[in-house]
Amino acid sequence: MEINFDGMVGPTHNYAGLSSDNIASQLNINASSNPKLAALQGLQKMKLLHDLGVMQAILPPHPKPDGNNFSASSMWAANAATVTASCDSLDRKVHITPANLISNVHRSFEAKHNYNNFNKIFADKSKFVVHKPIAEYPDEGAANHTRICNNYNEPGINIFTYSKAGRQSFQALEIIAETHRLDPDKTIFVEQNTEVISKGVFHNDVIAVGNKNVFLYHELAYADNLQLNNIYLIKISNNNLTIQEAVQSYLFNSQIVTLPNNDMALIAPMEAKLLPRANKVVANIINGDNPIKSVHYIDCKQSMLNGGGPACLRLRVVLTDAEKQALQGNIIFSNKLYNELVNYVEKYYPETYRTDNIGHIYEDLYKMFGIN
Ligand code: SUG
Repeated sequence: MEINFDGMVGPTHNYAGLSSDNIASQLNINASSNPKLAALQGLQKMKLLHDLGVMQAILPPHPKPDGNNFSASSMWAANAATVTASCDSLDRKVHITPANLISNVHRSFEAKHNYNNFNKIFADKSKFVVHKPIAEYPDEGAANHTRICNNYNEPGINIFTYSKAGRQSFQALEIIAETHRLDPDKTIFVEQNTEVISKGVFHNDVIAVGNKNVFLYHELAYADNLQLNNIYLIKISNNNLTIQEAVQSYLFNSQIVTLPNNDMALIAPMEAKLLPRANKVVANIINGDNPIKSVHYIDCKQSMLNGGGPACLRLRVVLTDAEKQALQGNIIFSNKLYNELVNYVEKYYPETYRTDNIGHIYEDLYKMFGIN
């Protein structure tokens, strides 16, 4: 099965403009955030997936580090780690490498919390291997990883996307593929098109998404032509949706999920509904020759204003029944947990939070002290 682990939004969610390559983050510098609404929007997305019959889990927010960095960026669980399925690994274990996120100071603090949390949740060493975050090369986790397969329990193809001018290094992916003991014949490294990075495609999941035997992507996503056989390749041309429209609508940051009846559904951001040309692309996908049969538009605007759509908010973990049984902690989504968390958020989370861009002071000081 595939389980989506979503990151719960923390109480200091804000718009400090900390990601220079992320257009939404830059456009919304100093806007007022609403951490309560952000957390509720995240929980509602999880509830929707749970109600659709899709397996859902939840990760706690991280404590903010000492100092003046107030980011709640651990909500974007797609950047928490790269996780590979046990049937893809030579040792038949689930491998997890927390992302180091060293491309941005405000995100680099997440690695140690993810490492600790994953060690607790995936504690059973007979089934799980939690690697240390990679030390030296930039790594942004599953936002640049897609697994293609026929069934979740059959060996799949792991596609890793690296960028020469962006946040994800090729070297980190090579280390991950090797330490996760993936079959080299079933591992593909593709280069991101450098041109689109400067237009706001700071992660591959802003321009491509796959599930099982379906791969949806923009024709300008990669440096070279994508070679994938025997699957539904849905290539969206620049004529139908420009890169700018893709970034504005975050259409490719939709989740593609498999429903209990084996049809697939698109979990798309509301922004893709509001942009007529994106909406049209979605309609064509739903009516096309592929397993995606429905769309659910969700409101995750609080996250979107920081460049985080539906797919950014989740980390996909493919597990067998026995592996799922071995998970530790109260992290599997249920209506009971949902109600408890909603009540907690309603009671304790603030409705506004403003940093007046003090985030840059933190970065400035790090530079001044020579500790980057
Ligand atoms: O790393 N935004 C995040 C958004 C991450 C989206 N994740 C994926 N695409 N998987 C980032 O740029 C903005 C924080 C701020 O501006 O305060 C931020 O970190």
